[in-house]
Amino acid sequence: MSEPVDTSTLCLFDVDGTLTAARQVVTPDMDEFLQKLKTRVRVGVVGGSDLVKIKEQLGNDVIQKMDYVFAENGLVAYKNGQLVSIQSIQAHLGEELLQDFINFCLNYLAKIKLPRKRGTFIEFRNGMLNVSPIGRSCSLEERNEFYQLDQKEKIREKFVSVLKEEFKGRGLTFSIGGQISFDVFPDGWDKRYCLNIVEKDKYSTIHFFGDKTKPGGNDYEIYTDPRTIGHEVSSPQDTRRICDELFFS
Ligand code: M1P
Repeated sequence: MSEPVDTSTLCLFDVDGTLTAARQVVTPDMDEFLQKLKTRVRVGVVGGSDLVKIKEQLGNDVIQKMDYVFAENGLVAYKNGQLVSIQSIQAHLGEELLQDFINFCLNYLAKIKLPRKRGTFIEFRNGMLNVSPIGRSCSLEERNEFYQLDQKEKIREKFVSVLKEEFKGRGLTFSIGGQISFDVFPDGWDKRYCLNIVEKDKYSTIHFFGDKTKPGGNDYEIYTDPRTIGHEVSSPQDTRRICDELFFS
C-alpha cells in the first residue's frame, strides 16, 4: 500500500538551475518526478521570474499542477490553482522614486558599450523591476555570450554596486538571480515573502531547494531563513537526487 501524503511537509523549489536549466523548459522526467513527489508531500515553486516565464518553463498548467506557485518571489501567489495575493511595486514605492530609478538606469545603460545590445532593458513586473544590460529580447545564443562576458567583466555586479550607492537608504534590494539581468524590489520582497503566505497553512517542515544560495544570490535569504531547511543544489539532477534520498529511500 502506498504511503499517505504528509500534509505537514512542504517542498519549495526555485526554478532556474534547480528544476530546469537556466530559462529552459522542464524535462519530462523532472515533470513526472514532481508529480510523484506530490504523492508524498506538498509541493510549490518560488521563482524570481514572472508567471509568464514560469509557465513557459514548467507548462501552462503549472498553477493547477503544483500546490503553490510563487512568481516574482511570491509577490504574485497562487494556491491550488487560485490567485491568493498580488503586490504592486508602483503603489509601494511611489512614482517619484520609481522614475528616479528608471531614469538613472537608462542613463547608465546608455553609457556602457557591449558587444551586443537588444531590446527591453527594463521589464516592469507586478512586484519588481528586472534590469538587463543586453536587453531581454536577446536570442539564446546572445544570452549565453553575455553571460560568459559578465562572468569575466562583472557587468551586472558593477551596475548593482553603483545603484546601491546611488539609492542607499531608499528601501531597494538588488538580486542577481539569472544570466542576463538583475531584479530590483522593495526591501523584504525577496523569496522569503512567500513564507509569510504559507505561514497560515501551518507546515511543521518546509524544505527549500535552490542554486543561488550564496550572499547576493536570489535564493540566499530563503535558504538561510530559520523557517526553512535549505538545500543547495548544483543542477536539476542534483535536486532530484536529494529529493529521492529524503522522500523515497
Ligand atoms: O529565476 C531567476 C531569474 O531568471 C531570469 O533571469 P535572466 O533572464 O537574467 O536569466 C529573470 O526572470 C529574473 O527575474 C529571475 O530572477
